[in-house]
Amino acid sequence: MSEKKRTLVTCALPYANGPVHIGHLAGVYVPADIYVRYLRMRGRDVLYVCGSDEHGVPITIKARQQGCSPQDIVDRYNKIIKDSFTGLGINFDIYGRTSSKIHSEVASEFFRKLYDEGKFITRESEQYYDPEAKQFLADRYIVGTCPKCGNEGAYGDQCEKCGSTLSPEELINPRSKLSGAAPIKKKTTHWYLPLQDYEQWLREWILEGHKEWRTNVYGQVKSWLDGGLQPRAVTRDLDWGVPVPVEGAEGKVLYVWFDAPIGYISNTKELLPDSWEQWWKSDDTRLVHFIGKDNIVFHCIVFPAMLKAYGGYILPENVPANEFLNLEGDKISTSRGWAVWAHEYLNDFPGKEDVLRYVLTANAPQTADNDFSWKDFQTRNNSELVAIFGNFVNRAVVLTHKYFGGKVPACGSLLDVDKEVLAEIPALKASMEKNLENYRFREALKDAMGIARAGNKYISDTEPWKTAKEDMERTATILNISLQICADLAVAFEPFTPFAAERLRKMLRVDFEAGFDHRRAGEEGCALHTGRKPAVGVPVLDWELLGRPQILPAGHEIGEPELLFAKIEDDAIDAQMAKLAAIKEEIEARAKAEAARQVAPQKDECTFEDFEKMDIRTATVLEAERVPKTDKLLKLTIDTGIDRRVIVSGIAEYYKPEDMVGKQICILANLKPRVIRGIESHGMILMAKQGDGTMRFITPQEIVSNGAQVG
Ligand code: B3M
Ligand code: ZN
Repeated sequence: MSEKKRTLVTCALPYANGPVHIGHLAGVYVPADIYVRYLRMRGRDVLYVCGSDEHGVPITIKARQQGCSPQDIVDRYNKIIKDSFTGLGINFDIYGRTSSKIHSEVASEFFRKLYDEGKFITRESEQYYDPEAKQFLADRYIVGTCPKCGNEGAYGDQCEKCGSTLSPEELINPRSKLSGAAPIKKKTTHWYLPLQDYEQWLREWILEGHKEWRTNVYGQVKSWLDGGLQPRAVTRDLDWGVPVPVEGAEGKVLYVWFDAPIGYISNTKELLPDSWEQWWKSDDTRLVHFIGKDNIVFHCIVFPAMLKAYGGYILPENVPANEFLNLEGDKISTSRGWAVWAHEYLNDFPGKEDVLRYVLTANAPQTADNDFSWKDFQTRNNSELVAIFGNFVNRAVVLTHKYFGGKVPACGSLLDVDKEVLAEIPALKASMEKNLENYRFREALKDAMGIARAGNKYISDTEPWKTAKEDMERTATILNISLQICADLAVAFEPFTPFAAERLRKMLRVDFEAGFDHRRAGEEGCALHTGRKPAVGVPVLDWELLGRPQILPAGHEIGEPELLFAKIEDDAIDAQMAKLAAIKEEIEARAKAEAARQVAPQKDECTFEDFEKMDIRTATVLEAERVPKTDKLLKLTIDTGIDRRVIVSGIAEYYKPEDMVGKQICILANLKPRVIRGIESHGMILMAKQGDGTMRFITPQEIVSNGAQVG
């Protein structure tokens, strides 16, 4: 980590068209929060910026579906998301909105400068247009049949059934989602950023200059650059977004991926109108973008090219993008509803904010996709947080009250076992620092947990409850050391489980130095730059003290024991599993209904004479039995009005023999007889075959005489 004065940490701006889920948290927000808390503890000046991404087509689609305005949608989700972050202890210095006035001004000015300086090119292209709604259609607004899998509800950019990426041109029978009309092609002009002009510069900056970036990030950038960059449209024909601020651009807005990253800048400006430039334009600032892997190209190629084109801005020092988190083995999906939502978690597990932070960090999808399961969640809570961390602290605090009236006892002479545990902590601290500074949060958490493990083992091995029977001096030393380790934990866990760290500090009656807080910058300050005065006469902990000897002085009075973590019982986990099972059932039912709706394309034309050749009639089933040793075949004896005959039909998958007896059906009577499994079949039962392959026989609405001709 460079020794620059300031660090600007940004988190991907969540789209305000749905709540955030554990995938978002694990990928972006929890790691960023750990990083920020850590840097602040080290006394680094950090600005922590996020906000809602409130533009883009999905928001307009959702609004249309729900019969409200896009503004209503973003207002609703902006609040839900913001509250979820606060609930999880993720406290940004600012959580802005891209629908704000200041954002519109900053984004417009950004576009305008590039426009005035000739940094864009324009291109005319043909785009789909809805002649009835009189509107150009974003790819998402066009639906049609997927050329790959036949799904009739594929979008102009993607088929959600088979996952193919599509362009509207590829759709069969495209229709507008707005009016249902067949879209026509119409000419339109847009502005493009000629990314290819920045290719060489990007190569040098990233491929040569940032070999230390994560391999997933570096690799994606390399493959984009090796594939050759193309001009990228920065405007769209749409009525929701930042209007393109030039004449002749009526009905056009900035493309959401052009305006959204500028949101980082406008949010900074909103918070710090007078000093925002030192965060964006000073070489003394390090910029770090926390994002998910689907945002890499925008943050490593497009946005940097925009900043370079504008001039004067700093570029990211690192972009520690994570891979994806799965849920119980399946891909998390907002549209399918397969997720654990942050706001629901907070509701279902009050007081357990840290558990989620802990589990998502322990399982962080740092280098490969990873899985979240409720079973693992329970195990990590019960056998790590409760059984190791919580248990150790509890024993140390309870025994101090029992033997020493709640006062830190004095440390006597040290035995090897004492020296060993005390030596472990500085080593774990150093490893944690290295891991945190290199964005290896999972490993850093292991180090922190290593301190708790060491403490827990130490107190088990030294058994102060036994030494207390004959040697109070030895007991004092053991508990002194144990309490020092508790204080170490109160520091070490602050980035990971801040609520528990705070509870622990309260238990130990210590204050804490956690660095500068920009949201409280105006408040009456103290010598330490937190904007608050530490309590007088109590030890003040900070990162540098972690692992140092005797950070809690002998004689210091600690507070009452309090459970740091509580066990999570099976019923809480069962309830979550039941919730997921219900979601899965719904997804499957939807998929089934969707599949059943699929209709096979019309067959080639036939003539009336062709049709006339077929003798279709009504008949009644007299007897039905399974054809032995087959799963699919029934042997039906039927009354056709002309005769009594046998037809073998492949309907046993859908009907039992007893379901068929007495039913009136339709048959093709003059089909050439065939021998099926040794039985001569005279005709065919007419069946309706649905999109999912299931079949139902055709029966007249009312009983008619057998042998009535159908035509
Ligand atoms: N809203 C995409 C996403 O949430 C987008 C990030 C914008 S960051 C400038 O995946
Ligand atoms: Zn498809």
